[in-house]
Amino acid sequence: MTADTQSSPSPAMRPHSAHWGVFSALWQDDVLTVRPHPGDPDPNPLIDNFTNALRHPVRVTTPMVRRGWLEDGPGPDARRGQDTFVAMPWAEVVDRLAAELQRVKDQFGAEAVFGGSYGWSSAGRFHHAQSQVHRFLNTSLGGYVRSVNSYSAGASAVILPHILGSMDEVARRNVTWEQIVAHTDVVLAFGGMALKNSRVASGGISRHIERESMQAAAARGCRFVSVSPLRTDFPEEAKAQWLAAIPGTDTALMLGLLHELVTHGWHDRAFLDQYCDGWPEFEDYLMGRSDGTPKSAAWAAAICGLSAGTIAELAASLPGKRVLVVVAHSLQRAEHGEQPVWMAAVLAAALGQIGLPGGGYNYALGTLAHYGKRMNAVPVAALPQGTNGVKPFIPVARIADMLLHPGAAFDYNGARRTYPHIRLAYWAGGNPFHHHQDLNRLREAFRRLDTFVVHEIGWTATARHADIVLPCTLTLEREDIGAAPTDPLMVAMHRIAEPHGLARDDYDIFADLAERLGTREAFTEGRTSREWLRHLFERTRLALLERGLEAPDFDTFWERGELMLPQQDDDGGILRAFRDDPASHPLPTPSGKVQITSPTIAGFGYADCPGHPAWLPPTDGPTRDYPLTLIANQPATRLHSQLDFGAHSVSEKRRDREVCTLHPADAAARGIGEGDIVRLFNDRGACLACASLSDAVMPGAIRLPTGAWYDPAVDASGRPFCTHGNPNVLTRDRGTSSLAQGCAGQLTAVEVERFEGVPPPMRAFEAP
Ligand SMILES: Nc1nc2c(c(=O)[nH]1)N[C@H]1C(S)=C(S)[C@@H](COP(=O)(O)OP(=O)(O)OC[C@H]3O[C@@H](n4cnc5c(=O)[nH]c(N)nc54)[C@H](O)[C@@H]3O)O[C@H]1N2
Ligand SMILES: Nc1nc2c(c(=O)[nH]1)N[C@H]1C(S)=C(S)[C@@H](COP(=O)(O)OP(=O)(O)OC[C@H]3O[C@@H](n4cnc5c(=O)[nH]c(N)nc54)[C@H](O)[C@@H]3O)O[C@H]1N2
Ligand SMILES: [Mo]
Repeated sequence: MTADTQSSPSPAMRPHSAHWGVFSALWQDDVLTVRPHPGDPDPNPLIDNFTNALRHPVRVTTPMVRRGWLEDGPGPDARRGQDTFVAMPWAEVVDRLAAELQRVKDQFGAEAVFGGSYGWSSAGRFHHAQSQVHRFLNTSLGGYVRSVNSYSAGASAVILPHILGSMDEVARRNVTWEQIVAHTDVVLAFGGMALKNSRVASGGISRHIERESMQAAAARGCRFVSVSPLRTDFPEEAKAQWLAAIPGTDTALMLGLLHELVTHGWHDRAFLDQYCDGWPEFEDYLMGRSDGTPKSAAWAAAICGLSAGTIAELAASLPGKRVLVVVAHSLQRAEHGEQPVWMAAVLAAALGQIGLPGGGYNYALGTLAHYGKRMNAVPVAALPQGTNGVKPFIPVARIADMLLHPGAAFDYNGARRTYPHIRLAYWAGGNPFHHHQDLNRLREAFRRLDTFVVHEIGWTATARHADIVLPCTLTLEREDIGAAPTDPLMVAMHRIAEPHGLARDDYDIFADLAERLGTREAFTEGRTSREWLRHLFERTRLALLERGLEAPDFDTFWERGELMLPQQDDDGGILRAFRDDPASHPLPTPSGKVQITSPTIAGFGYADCPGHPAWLPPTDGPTRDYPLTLIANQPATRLHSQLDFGAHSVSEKRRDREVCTLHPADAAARGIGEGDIVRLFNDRGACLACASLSDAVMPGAIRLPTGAWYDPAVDASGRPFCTHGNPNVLTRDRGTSSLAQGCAGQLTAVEVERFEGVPPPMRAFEAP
């Protein structure tokens, strides 16, 4: 970071905000200086990714159209991703795109347009690209095929409402860090609580309190237990005990723990009777009465790789303590990802802890800065999206299935649905060549489209696979309002620099397209961007006024640069209310109680998601050919793929590649040394990376984080591979189960070898 956090911001620095924190910035003489918010106790180094981003050569500077599309017209095309681009003036590209949107709508209807446009884009409330594209498609075409749920929480978002309540209730409005500091004896964290993750939140966060909270809790005597393949999933400050269980086996481990509790009679029968539905049936499974297999500590040990003694010891340390069970998002981003989410709720219920301050179950606490916080007491407006007239949708991670198999049937949450036939896909604010699995398959899928439109700030692989690439502004090049529902600081995001090249705001691009389609008024409501900011701010101002609080007008807010919002009491949410008074505050589940078994889910008849949590062995675990488990987790040096070319992200790469980390013993067995270029591969694909050796990775696992920009090349035998280190060339494109169909990209079986010869140049950060 360019300056220390103590001094007050100099007047020339202007406030801004990103998903990784609130900061101020100054663009002067082609140098960008950034400084974290002075009130932030643990600033996120990711803000340094901005310092070289504004005028980076990989920015998109002018509208571009793919040559094959221009010459041969719309239609499926195997050249997508390998073709050249032709620059085109704004007026002409907007004419052509409007005409193509009209053609697709007239010929096939709005149900042939995919506008899910999944992705995080930037932090401002108005220029949120996904909201912009949705509003445009709703107001100008009458709708679009949408996607539901997220890559973050695909399985949990569907299973949690069946068993406890909505994801927001269980993840966001539940146990706070304040409660943990004050009350918790044991935090049992499956997947750890990595600070790299919890310093990120959509909308931006002004105070990163996770580190100091863990430190304070540990100092009081709270014990953190990390079940995880990586020691680095907890910071030093937590003094966590590390239990390296085999990835993907957490459900078996939890069953083993619970079997110990029940065998010793340590489970809380009164809580299970009063607050839970379906324990007896589950207990039959746990104790092996229904299937002949007791889920004992010894049984679990053989699956998860921890010793039976370790499991028994951990179980014995829990009863009578204020225990908080936490499951990271990562566990459910895997085959059968619903099971650990459900099983952890059952474990917390059997400990009798659900609803107690600092105890029970808080799904995903520690994976994002939103969780463990108080909620704001006044709302922050978002751009209204209008009404979508198109009914078909997909679970978000079924994008390639949909494009490859129009008309095919799929299961989702108790219903059988059909994939629509998509002709045109419109993406703004997301990077499917970052977020999706099995990128070779995804490439094939995008080649089936008639037309693929992308708004981007840089030449991501998604932009390179598009037909029409429209350059949009980077957040620093426009004004916005920064705010998150879990952070009290609302930020006036000032413009730091002029737009690069011919880049325009997504909003202005859509307004012009709407003009051509005769829907400008419906899309803009006659407002400029600045007028929209005033309009959106009004909602917060009126809510402040209603509470009798200071309610500055927009101009005052803008000049001050920030506004502190009031927050709600730390009341424990629906789980506390349910515990305190189950009759008047039943859970929003069919029984009004914790569903230890779910007749609803049992009624769906899915073999891959039965009526109570169960150990379902993975079908894609390590094999003789691919004996290592790839952990494709979130990167520490950036948010997903955003600003992978940024100074901080690049500073942590080696030899131009993303770094993969493996245990010294696994490296030695393969003749791999520190700093070697290696090739990771399986039947689906291959990529290069630079090896780093560390005993902070358990044997049998290899970590290659997501986010390195996909840089395809072909080897001597014509097989494609990524020269840079994007793990999604290796991951499997299958839903978590028939219930949720969530993303299962976290774990994959691979092999790794030393790469012999001269590695090909890495070209992802050069414009095409
Ligand atoms: N294997 C594997 N895959 C994963 C995961 C994993 O753990 N393992 N994690 C998954 C998860 S949890 C997630 S949330 C997804 C994330 O996937 P994405 O959200 O798609 O990833 P981002 O890199 O944040 O993509 C945002 C894109 O928006 C662009 N952008 C930024 N600001 C603007 C703007 O103002 N306008 C426009 N038009 N564009 C803008 C950025 O340049 C970037 O390309 O990845 C998922 N993929
Ligand atoms: N710096 C940074 N922070 C981020 C993001 C980012 O891209 N960069 N993305 C944000 C987003 S959108 C989200 S959804 C969250 C995601 O939050 P998560 O999905 O929880 O984050 P990951 O880093 O993918 O995984 C956390 C850890 O889980 C462990 N793990 C993996 N598989 C298993 C398993 O089977 N069992 C156990 N016990 N542990 C396992 C891995 O060691 C991994 O480091 O992070 C957010 N925070
Ligand atoms: Mo996510």
